[in-house]
Amino acid sequence: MEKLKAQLMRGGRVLLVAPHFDVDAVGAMVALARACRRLWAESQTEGEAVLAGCPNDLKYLAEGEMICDATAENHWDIAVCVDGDPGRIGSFTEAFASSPVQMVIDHHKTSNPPEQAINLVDSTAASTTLIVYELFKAWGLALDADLATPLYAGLLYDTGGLRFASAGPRAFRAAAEMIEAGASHSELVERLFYNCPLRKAKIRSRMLSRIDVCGAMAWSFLRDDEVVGADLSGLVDDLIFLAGIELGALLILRNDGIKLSLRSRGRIDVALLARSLSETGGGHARAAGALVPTGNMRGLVEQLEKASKKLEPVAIN
Ligand SMILES: [Mn+2]
Repeated sequence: MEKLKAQLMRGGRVLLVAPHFDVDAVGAMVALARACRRLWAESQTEGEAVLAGCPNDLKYLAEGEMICDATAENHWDIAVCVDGDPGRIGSFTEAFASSPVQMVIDHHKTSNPPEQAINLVDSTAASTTLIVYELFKAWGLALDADLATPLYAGLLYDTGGLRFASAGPRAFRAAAEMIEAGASHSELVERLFYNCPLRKAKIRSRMLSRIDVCGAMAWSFLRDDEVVGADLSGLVDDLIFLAGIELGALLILRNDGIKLSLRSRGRIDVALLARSLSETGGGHARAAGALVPTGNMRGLVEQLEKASKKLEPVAIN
C-alpha cells in the first residue's frame, strides 16, 4: 500500500483505466484521481490524473475530472487499472502496457493481473471502491464529500444497495464513514436504483415475459437488436430473485455469440461456470458473465441447466 502511495506521490501523468464502465469502476477512478491531486498538493508535486473514458450517464460522478479517449497520446508515467484485468481494456491496452509504472486494484475472483504490476487484488472486498477507501485510510488521507461520494456510489452499486451477501460488517463500517464524510445515501440510492429509464423498463418486461424455469435455474433471452445501446445492468437480478431459484441466466443473442449474465444465490460458483463456458468468462462467485462463441441457445441452456444441478456452498464475494 505504501509502495502505491510512493509511486503516486511522484506525480507525472497518471492514466486511470478500467475494463468496463460501471459505477464501481468509475467511482474508483474518480476517487483515485482526486486523491492523487490531494497528495500532489500536499507534497507540492506536479501531476495530472486522467480517466480513460466515462459514459454520459455516469458523468455526474466525474464532475471536474479530465477524461481522454484512446486516440490521445500514449505517454503516461503511471497507469492504474481498476475493477478488472488490464488484459481487457481494449483500445487502452497499449497505453497501459507502455507505462513504466503499472498498478491493478481489483476485487474480481478471476482477476489475473500482470506480474510486473503493483497489484492490490482482494476478492473478499465488496467493491473496488472499498479497497480504494481502505488505501486512503492507510495513507492517512482524510475523506471529504468529493472522495466519499464516488467511493460510496461504487460500494452501493456492487452490493445492490448493501443488500447482497458481499455486504458484511467491513462494507457497513466503511459505508458509515463515507456517509459521515459527506456522501449522501438517499441521493445515491435514488440515482442508482430508483432511476430506471422507460426503455430499460420495457426491456425488463420483455425479459420477464420470456422467463423459463428449469429446476433451480431461471433464464431468459433478449435479441441484440432489441437492446441496441441500452443499459442492461442489473436486469439479470430479476431472474435470481425468484422463489426457489439458485441460478439466474440472461442470454443476449448477438452475431458474435451469446452474451451471458449469470447470478447465483451462493450455491453455484458462477465465476467458475462462466470461465468453463468461455475464455472471456469471469467475475465473482455470485455474479459473473461471459461471451460464449455459439449460436446454439438451446445447447447453452442445457449446459447451464446441468450446472444448476450441482449445488455446493461457495465462498461469499
Ligand atoms: Mn466491482
